[in-house]
Amino acid sequence: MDFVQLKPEQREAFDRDGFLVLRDAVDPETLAGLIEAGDRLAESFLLKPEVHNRPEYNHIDLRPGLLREPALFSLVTHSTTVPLVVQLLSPNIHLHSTALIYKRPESPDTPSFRRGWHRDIRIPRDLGHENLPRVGIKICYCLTDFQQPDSGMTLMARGTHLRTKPLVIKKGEIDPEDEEVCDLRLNAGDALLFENRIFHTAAPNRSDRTSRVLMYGYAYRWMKPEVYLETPSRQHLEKSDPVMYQLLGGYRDVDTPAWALQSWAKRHNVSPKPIPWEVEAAP
Ligand SMILES: O=C(O)CCC(=O)C(=O)O
Repeated sequence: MDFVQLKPEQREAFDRDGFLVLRDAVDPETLAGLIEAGDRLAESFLLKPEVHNRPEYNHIDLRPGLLREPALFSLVTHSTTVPLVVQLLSPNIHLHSTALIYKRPESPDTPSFRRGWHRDIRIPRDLGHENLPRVGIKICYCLTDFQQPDSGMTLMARGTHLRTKPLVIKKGEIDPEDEEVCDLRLNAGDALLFENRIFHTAAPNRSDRTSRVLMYGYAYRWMKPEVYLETPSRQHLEKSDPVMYQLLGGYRDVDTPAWALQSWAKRHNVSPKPIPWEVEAAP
């Protein structure tokens, strides 16, 4: 995986907003390959007739099996995005989730499907909303433009990764009033990084085209990956370079150091500061 330096202003924006937009993260040729592979996986969804007034039939959120497509497999170590995730989390990460999310146009008269503000990985259910740690980052790759409002992009509530309480939503409303809801304008090829603590929600696609994204989640290696990623196939591991091997969960136990990304980070001078167990007190 090539190296891309996280700029100080990118770190600042991510720490402040809980998300970060990377323009042109995927070049046109790679993008065409991702769309082709995504459309192949979503073929039966794309071919079936539209079901009016049933938005649940007009969305697909496909999670297992994505990495069988070579273009989607290569994206696991994508050079313009994953190096930034390593620098924002640490080298001790692996792939935690994959999703292909397509939304066909919806009628403005139907209720919003899957609208539900949430934080990822359900951590607040155990730890509450206070002192939540950042443990994972999702990369959302745009395969289509999102240049109009309500065109299917996931909504972000800016800065809510630092919120210590649940969102407050007025009775009869669907969005919080006291937070800035961002319906970002993005182009095909752009990537949106967002962290596990930020409140976000699916949103309807009221444009006239099918919206398409891929979302790859990365998390610390002590976070159990989604069940469909748990056992990388031998075939996948055999064709992996050391970084891919680590990201696919090649080191089975968490006590094995994250050799591949640790040495990658060292080589590029972005190793995190060591955290000692003990420090010596003055006599
Ligand atoms: O379908 C969407 O746009 C939202 C996806 C989402 O909330 C998630 O991946 O956590």
